[in-house]
Amino acid sequence: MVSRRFASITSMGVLAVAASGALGGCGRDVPRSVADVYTVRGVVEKLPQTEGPDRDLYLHHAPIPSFRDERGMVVGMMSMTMPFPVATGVSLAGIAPGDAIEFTFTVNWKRPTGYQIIRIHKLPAGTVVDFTPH
Ligand SMILES: [Cu+2]
Repeated sequence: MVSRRFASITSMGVLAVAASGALGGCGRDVPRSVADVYTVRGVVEKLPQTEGPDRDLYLHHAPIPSFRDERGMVVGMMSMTMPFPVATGVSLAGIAPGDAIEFTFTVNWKRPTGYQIIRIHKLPAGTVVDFTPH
């Protein structure tokens, strides 16, 4: 998903909405969330830059075993460092590289660049994030 960039999701109201969409080929409707939502722990690698084209927050995130692909299949995502767009209005105040954090991000495969962080908070100092596969 790293290569996909998503337009901003402007309202959290869309998150709870489920929609029914036909996936090509099989001819039957498969219920599908408009946006998948994941809450994950990680460690901050790099803060968003104030200049240049790269304004993402880079996080080393823990494994996400429930991660679903664009067809809704649970495929999981292994632990990795990747860039996350941060939704407008989400404060990164007090968050620095090396901090252990817990964050929530949404994935909307119907948008060209549909993933972004909608909530983030720092974990207590000394918190050890579990990056082992599970
Ligand atoms: Cu990832």
